Amino acid sequence: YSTATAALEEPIKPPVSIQYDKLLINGRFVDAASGKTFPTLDPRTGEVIAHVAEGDAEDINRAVAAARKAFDEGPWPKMTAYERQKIMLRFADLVEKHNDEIAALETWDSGKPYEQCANIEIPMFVRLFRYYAGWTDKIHGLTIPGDGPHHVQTLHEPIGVVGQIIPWNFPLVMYAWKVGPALACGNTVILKTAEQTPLSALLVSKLFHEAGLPDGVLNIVPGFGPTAGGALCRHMDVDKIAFTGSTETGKIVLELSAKSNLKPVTLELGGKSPFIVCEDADVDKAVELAHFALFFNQGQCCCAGSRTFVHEKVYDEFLEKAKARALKRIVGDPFKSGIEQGPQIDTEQFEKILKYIRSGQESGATLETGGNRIGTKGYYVQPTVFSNVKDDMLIAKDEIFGPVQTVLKFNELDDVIRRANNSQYGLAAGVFTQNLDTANTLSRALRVGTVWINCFDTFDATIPFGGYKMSGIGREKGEYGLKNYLQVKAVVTALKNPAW
Ligand code: TXE
Repeated sequence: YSTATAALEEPIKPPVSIQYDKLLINGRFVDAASGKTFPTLDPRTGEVIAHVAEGDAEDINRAVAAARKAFDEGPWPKMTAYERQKIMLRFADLVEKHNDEIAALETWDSGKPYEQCANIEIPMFVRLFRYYAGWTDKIHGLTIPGDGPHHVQTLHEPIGVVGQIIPWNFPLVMYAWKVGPALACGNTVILKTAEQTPLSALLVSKLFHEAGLPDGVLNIVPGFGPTAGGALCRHMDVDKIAFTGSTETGKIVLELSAKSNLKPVTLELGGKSPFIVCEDADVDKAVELAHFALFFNQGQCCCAGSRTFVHEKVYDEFLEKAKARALKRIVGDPFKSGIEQGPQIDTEQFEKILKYIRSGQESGATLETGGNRIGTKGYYVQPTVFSNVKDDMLIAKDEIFGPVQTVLKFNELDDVIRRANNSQYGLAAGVFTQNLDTANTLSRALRVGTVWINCFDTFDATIPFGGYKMSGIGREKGEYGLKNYLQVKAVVTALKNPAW
């Protein structure tokens, strides 16, 4: 196996050290109330990188109290929008300045290729903060004609204290999608990071305070889901929850939020997104894009194009080339230049993926390439391609969240629409065609939150993202993303002289 050796080499020493490993509450790094810590691991080796303070219910109480005070007493929501904007812009500048250091820390903690962190994810983070900084002084209500002798207006106000829970697959990008719009609208935040990737959020939040963020506005609580995450969802003094993660956990988050104080919840959950290669497709380009759609970020994307539907006329050629492309994929130490794929995040995800590969083989799909781990240490998985996949196989229905491409054959457009929509999920879809009618038909017929036509994973700060069905509730990014963090207040004033 051509790429196996890369993973067997001695891991490259990360060019960065850990400076921040505690909870960030009220502008200070503090130990957990319990004194407990948890290890965060290097996915290349499974070895401990650092022991991080483990927040739980008591720490969530402290963080909520700090955020509540910062919201109720200010200055954040009471500052001028322009002041908030300047702090957010200074923060974006600082992150840009520390790009390489942050990228190295992120690679170490998450196993993502360093070049992906440094050249894609951190620039995306910076762009997102600049975008939402731009919104701070453009958030305003309306003047509305009423029936009455009344002057009617709306005020768009921050919702209050916001709890945010993020996963490990894009720790910094998820931070930006959540914290950016929440703070732009004048809210205060408690962010619970994923237990696998607590480090980068602590480092950038330190920079945020250097940029002038007042104490208590942004509190970071690393810890586990059922303890710290659950406490945040249940908290009576939290006004809103935003969550990204699995559909299963999303249901728990919604339930805890409803059972406590009925706080509104936005959810960005799992997916099983179709990538549809039509008969008129340029096969070489379709292969490359379908490969990217599935394998990007070790296959750990909620919107991964994980059901590759290929028209029967181009199926054989596509399959041969898709297999060759997967074989050529460069897997290895994510700190090495030119690496396309690093290790999976942790042993649970690694085992889950290998289990789905076995399930694919047992259910009669054809394993074209891959199928095993690489090396004996860390969580490297061979780029894997299955053909002859049937819709009712588990590998075609469940979110595998790994480098496993499943290729399915179709013949009629109506047929592929029905099959693509036959999923509990509805996050995204890719369509590869030259035909305008086909593109229009598919983009309207697919019940998903994003349709990418002849592109995939285009994540501009301006474009809304979110799911239909069990892929979630609400939209993040763009102007739509502001709605999650605002209340609308109607102010109706009786007019003394209705003639004017
Ligand atoms: O997710 P969880 P996991 C999918 C993907 C993956 C699977 C499991 O298929 O294989 O989910 O991953 C916090 N109350 N996605 O176990 O549990 C948790 O601490 C409150 C898709 O990592 O959803 C973490 O911060 N919070 C996804 C966050 O939820 C709780 C990205 C996500 O963890 C909690 C990640 C609880 N009871 C996984 N339990 C996407 N949409 O991109 C856990 N958490």
